[in-house]
Amino acid sequence: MTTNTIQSTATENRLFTPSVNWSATAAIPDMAAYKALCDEAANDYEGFWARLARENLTWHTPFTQVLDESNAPFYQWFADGRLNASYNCLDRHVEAGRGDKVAIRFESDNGEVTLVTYSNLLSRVNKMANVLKSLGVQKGDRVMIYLPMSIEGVTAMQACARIGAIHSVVFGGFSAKALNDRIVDTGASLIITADEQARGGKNLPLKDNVDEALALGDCESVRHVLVNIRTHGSISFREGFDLHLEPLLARQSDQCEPVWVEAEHPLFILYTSGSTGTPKGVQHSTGGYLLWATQTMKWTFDIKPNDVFWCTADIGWITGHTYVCYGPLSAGATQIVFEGIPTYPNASRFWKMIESHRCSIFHTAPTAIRALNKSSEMDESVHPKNFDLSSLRIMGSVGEPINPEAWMWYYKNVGGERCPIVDTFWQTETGGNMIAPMPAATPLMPGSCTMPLPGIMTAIVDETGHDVENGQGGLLVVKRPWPSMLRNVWGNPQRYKSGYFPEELGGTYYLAGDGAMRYVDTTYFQIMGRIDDILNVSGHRLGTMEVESALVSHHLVAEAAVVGRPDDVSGEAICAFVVLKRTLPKGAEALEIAKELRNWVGQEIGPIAKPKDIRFGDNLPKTRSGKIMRRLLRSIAKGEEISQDTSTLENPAILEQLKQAL
Ligand code: 6R9
Repeated sequence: MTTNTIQSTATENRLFTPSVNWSATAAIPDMAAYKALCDEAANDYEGFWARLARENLTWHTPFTQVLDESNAPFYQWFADGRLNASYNCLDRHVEAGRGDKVAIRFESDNGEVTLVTYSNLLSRVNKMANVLKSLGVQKGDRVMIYLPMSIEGVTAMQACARIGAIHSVVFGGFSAKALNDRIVDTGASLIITADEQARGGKNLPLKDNVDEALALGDCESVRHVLVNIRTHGSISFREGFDLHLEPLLARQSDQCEPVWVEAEHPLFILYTSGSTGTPKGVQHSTGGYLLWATQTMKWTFDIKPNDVFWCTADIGWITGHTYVCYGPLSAGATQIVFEGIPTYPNASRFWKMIESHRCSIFHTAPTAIRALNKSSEMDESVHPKNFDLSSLRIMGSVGEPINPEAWMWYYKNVGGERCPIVDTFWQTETGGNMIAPMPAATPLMPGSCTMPLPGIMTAIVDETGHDVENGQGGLLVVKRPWPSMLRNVWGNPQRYKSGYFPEELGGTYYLAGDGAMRYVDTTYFQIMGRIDDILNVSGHRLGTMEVESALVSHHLVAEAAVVGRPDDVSGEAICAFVVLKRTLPKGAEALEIAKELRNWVGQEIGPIAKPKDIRFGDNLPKTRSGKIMRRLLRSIAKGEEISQDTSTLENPAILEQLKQAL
């Protein structure tokens, strides 16, 4: 942890206040309302959260306790209350007479649309929950979900929640090895998958990867694999162990009493990259998590009964958990769920879908915005101006810092200078939005996520935990526990405690792992990127260690160091410096080996982790004590002149060799 590399590059000072004609009905209509909520939280922290928890959620057993800090940093919220997440997402809307409202407007890769009402989704979830029960799944059991973006994906997550089983969704783009790691770590008893997934006109394997993951070993906990047929691709089937989902669903009743769980009962485990070691299983609670998923739909996205909400994130990521599976449904919204990719059949797919579904709230990632901006410059016909985007009223951005150029393009060309952009900063660990503009209230600044949500006590501190002045860079922390924070690292409380609540900062501040700065005049936050060895490629988190371990597990590789460098489209690109167990390859041979290593990393982790650049050297730049000097590698990867002091290097000559691109 070091703050001395965090320097502000911020020069932005443009403020935008789109005049929206819906501010009078907005959940937070103006800055006075925002400030009133912040004051309420500051004056009576527990009272504030208790009020929100009562207003947003339906409790089977009301809670009497709010925050329990007696075993900090293992905090508990609403601990004596009981509820069920799927009841809150489905039954309560049906019971209130909104069963015929469309919950999901599903659009498949090839453009077919299926509408699912709240009543219909509830019966699908109940049938799926009954299937899980018939296979012996009980409260607390872990269920892996390895499914594409689909109605079944959302249904499977909700079905687990209904019976108190803990789901762990693995992104369909992750490899068999990554899946195996997660099965072993969770001790899952069931895997729900599909034969294949359809993406961009291609069918990609899922069930084959499950077979391979199980063959990698240590998966004795798994009793069955449930397979949904999506493409009718050819797959192998182990009778009695592999089960077809559809005939099992057909046999089940569409009634299933929800299991009322304690507020602290784990709702799910989601793996994310850490700076060291293997990915960690971030464990979330039921009550606190669902409260914030629901409340942020109202505050950040100003969700209203007639909105058509669309978050483009995959359910394999936290954004897909909170703003596809749980938030929109708990808030009773209509949402679009999209199976495909933004560039198929061409790069106007998003705009075409906003037009045809009359989408009013659109939430996506900066990497998609940059890529679509680029495509529309190359091909006029895919430019958003060709589509009727007048239904839009709010647009979101998530996953990485949005650069002001991309922000301006999005604001002008997609939102017609009419729609506020909510740049939402948060993390897998935080469960929901932490810092973001309130769309009808907060003046917007391109590239800044502006101010924390009411009740979120963010601050910027130095390495000893003291507040830094505005205009100075420092460590982003949250000073008080909040309901939707992670509760643990699955099976590793020590990693939870030391990783997120470091003693150097006093042991109670949550350390986000990002550097940040507040502007002197506006006090807006600017996120300046990770302070640890985490890369952000197209909004996906990857540890440099993870990629390095994958590389060195290849038989040709002796040593590897991985760094990020800026990239126009993906934000950051992976650059790997590799020492082989053989003489330095040249020309075509070097290209061939680089290709093999890229594919290897793709197999070990997933295609998103494939290094964009690979450079070979006889060695890596090391200090005399043997530490790899990553800062030098970062400069080389960027193609910068090396200005750092290299006098402590054991082998300065190596730098020239590593500068040679393939
Ligand atoms: C929700 C999600 C978390 C990391 C986070 C930060 C980066 C996310 C951001 C942002 C700047 C934003 N990040 N949103 N940086 N502005 N609006 O992305 O979770 O996958 O866990 O990533 O992503 O570095 O620490 P996760």
